[in-house]
Amino acid sequence: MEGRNVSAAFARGEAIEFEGIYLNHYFTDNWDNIKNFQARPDDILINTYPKAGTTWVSYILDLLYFGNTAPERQASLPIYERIPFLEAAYPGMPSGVDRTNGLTTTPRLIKCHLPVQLVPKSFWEQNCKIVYVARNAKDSAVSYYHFSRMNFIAPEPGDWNTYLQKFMNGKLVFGPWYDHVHGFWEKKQIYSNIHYMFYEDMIEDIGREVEHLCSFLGLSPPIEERERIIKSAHFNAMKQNNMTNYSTMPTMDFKISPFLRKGKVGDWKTHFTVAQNEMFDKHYKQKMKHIPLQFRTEI
Ligand code: PPS
Repeated sequence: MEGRNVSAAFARGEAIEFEGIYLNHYFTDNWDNIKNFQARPDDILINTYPKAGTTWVSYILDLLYFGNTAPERQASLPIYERIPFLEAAYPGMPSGVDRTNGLTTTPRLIKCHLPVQLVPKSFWEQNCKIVYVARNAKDSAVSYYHFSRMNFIAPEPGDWNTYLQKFMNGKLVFGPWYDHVHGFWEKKQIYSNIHYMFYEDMIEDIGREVEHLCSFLGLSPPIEERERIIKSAHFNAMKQNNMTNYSTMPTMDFKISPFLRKGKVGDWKTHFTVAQNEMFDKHYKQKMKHIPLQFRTEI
């Protein structure tokens, strides 16, 4: 998995203002088709701010729905083909919309990082189930930084200090973390088909979180199956599995940083200086003043 050559076909996009947030052109090139995407009532949307545990939850959902019935899917289909990334339009690959429209399985599991106001309206009209995962801001920023270093379609991250400033100012692709986590939390108050999860809770007790997820989805797999799923979706197992570790994704260079990097709560402590932490906390307090969400930065 290490030492792959990253194709020269991919160029780092710039973060550009689009529909009120920052995106890059890989997520706006196909905009009309994204906006007009036709969801079906049994579609399940997995939405997060980047690096919150999308892949982890996606894989759990995939195993819950297809783990027993489709062995070839588990053996030979990378996760990003099973669960298309709706807004992605990368050169030389089918767009996320085309991949989704080409899915023959039910339910269709769909990945998305768009903030709540940009989610295609058919998901709401069709009353689709939405699984949202949030992760504390500090670990999200660190994970996104390393991901931006190794993923050659992300804007050039610059140094860590510059990156952190951009995170705080909402200038990273997919906009402000603060608005993203808050937007879905607010929506949940009026749209009951959102299951709002926290990465830290998953790290703390994945069994409990899978149980809650199953209740939301109306699934009741036998306990042994749930245990099998949890084992397969363990960080080390997913890191070893070429179908879940993104090692086949040509935009990423694992020599710089692996996709499944640390998988921990609190890795921010090895990145933030004391001064950065003080500055961040002050800014965070201000931004989250009226937001009724509590995140854990250590467990
Ligand atoms: S993306 O690119 O936005 O879809 O990335 P996403 O999957 O949301 O987030 C990647 C981070 O999630 C960690 N991860 C896991 N942690 C614990 N257990 C499991 N099974 C797991 N799978 C993925 C992954 O390591 C990234 O976090 P960091 O902190 O960078 O390690």
